[in-house]
Amino acid sequence: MKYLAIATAAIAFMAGPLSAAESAAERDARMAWWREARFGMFVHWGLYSGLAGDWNGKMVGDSGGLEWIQQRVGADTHTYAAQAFPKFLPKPDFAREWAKLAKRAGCQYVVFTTKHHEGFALHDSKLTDYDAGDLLNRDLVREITDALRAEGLRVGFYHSVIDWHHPQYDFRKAKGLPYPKDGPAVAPTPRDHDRYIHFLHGQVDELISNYGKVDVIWWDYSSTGFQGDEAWRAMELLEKVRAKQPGVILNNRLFRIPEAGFNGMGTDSVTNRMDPKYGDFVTPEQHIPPTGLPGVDWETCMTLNTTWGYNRHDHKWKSDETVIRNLVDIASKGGNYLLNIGPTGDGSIPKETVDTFSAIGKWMAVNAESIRGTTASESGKPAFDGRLTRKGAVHYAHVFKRPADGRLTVPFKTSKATLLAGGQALKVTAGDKQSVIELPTELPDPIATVIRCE
Ligand code: FHN
Repeated sequence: MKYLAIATAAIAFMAGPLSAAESAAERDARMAWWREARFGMFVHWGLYSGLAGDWNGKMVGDSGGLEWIQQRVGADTHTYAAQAFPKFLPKPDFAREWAKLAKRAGCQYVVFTTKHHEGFALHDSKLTDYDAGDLLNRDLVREITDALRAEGLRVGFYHSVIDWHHPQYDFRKAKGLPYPKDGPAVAPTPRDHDRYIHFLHGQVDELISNYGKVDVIWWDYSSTGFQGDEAWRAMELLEKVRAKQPGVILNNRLFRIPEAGFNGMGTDSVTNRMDPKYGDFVTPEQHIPPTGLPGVDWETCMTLNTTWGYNRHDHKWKSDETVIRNLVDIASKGGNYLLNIGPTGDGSIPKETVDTFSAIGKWMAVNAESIRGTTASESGKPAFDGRLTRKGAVHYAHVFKRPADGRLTVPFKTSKATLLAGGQALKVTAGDKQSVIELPTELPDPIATVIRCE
C-alpha cells in the first residue's frame, strides 16, 4: 500500500502543483455536480448592455458581439464611459428575474460577467472607481449571487483578463488580443503590465473572498501569442483561487496551449486534452464538436442570437427547436451547454429570450432525466434522426423525426421502452445487438420525443 501511495503522489506531482493535492477520485467528486448538470445559463451584462448596439445615436451593427462595441467604435475608455454610464440603470429586482428564468429552464448553474473586456466591475471593488459601487452605490455581484442561491442555483463568475480600462494593461504586449484604440492613434505612453496583473489578482481575490462559495470561474480569454504566466501570472492566480475556493471548477482560458485544450485561435480550435493543472474543462464556443471531446470535460457556450451583450438590432434568434436539439446533441456527446442571455441596460431580459428559455423549461419538465446525469452514448449517432444518451443501464432515445414505418431501431438490447411524455409503454422486439420499438402514430413532442429504454 505504501508504494501505491508513493506512486499516486508522484503522478499527482508530475501533473503540476495545482493537482498535487488532488487525486483523480477527488477531482471526480469536485466535478460531479457540474457533470450531472449538463445545462447552464451564461449572462453577459455590463455598460455595453445600456448602449444596446447604438453609438452617437446610430446603429453600430445588427450582427456579432456588441459587448465589443467599445472596440468596434474605437472609443477610449473615458469617451466610452461618458456615453455608457447614463444608460446602465439596473432595476431593483433584475437578478431575481434572471434566477427564476434559469431555474424554470432547468439550468443548474449560472455564469455571469463580473467584468468584461470593458473593465467595468459589477462588484463593489476597493481597487477601482470603475465599478458598480462607485457608479451606482450598489454591489451587483452580491445582488446576483443572492438571487441565484435563493433559487438553489450554482454560482459562476465569468472574469475577463483582458481589460480596456486599466491604464497599465499593456495591449502592445497582448499579441492577438484586440484593443479599442490601438496603433499610432494611441500615444506610446509606457505601460507596466505587472501592475495590471497585480490589479487583476487583487480583484479576483475580492471576488473569491467576499461572495461565499464560488462554484465556477470562467476566465476569458488568452491568445496563442499572449497567455499563461507571461500574460496573467496564471499558475500563481490558479493556486490562489484553489487555496480560497477548493471546490471551484475552472475553465481553460488563462491559457491557449494544446495541453489546455486549444490548437489555435478559432472558437472551434479545441482539442480533447485538458491537463488539470491548467483548468478543468475545454470551452468550444458557438460550436458543438462533431464527435464531442472524448476523455475530457467540455462545455459549449453559445448565444441565442449572434451577440453575447444586448443589441436591440439583432433579431437573428435561434429557434426553440435548434436550442433544444443542441442541448440533446451536446448531452449525447458528454458535454455541457452554456446558453447565453444578454439583458438590457436595466437588467430586463429580452422577450425572445424569455420565450425560448421557457420553451426549454417546458421540454425539460418532461425530459430532464434524459439529460441530467447522463453520459455520452457509446453507440454515437444512431441510424434514426435523433440522439442517444445513457445513464447507467438505462438508454434514452431522443427522436427528432418519426421513421415513416413507425419502427425505431436502437443499437442496443432493450426489453422495456417507455415514452417519457405520458409514460406509455411501447411494444419492443428485443435483439442482442439491436432492438425495434413500435412508435405511436403521433410523436408527443415534435422537437424531441424521448423514450426510456431499460
Ligand atoms: O471576447 C469574448 C466575447 O465577448 C464573449 O465574452 C465570449 C464568450 O465566450 N468570449 C470571448 C470571445 O471568445
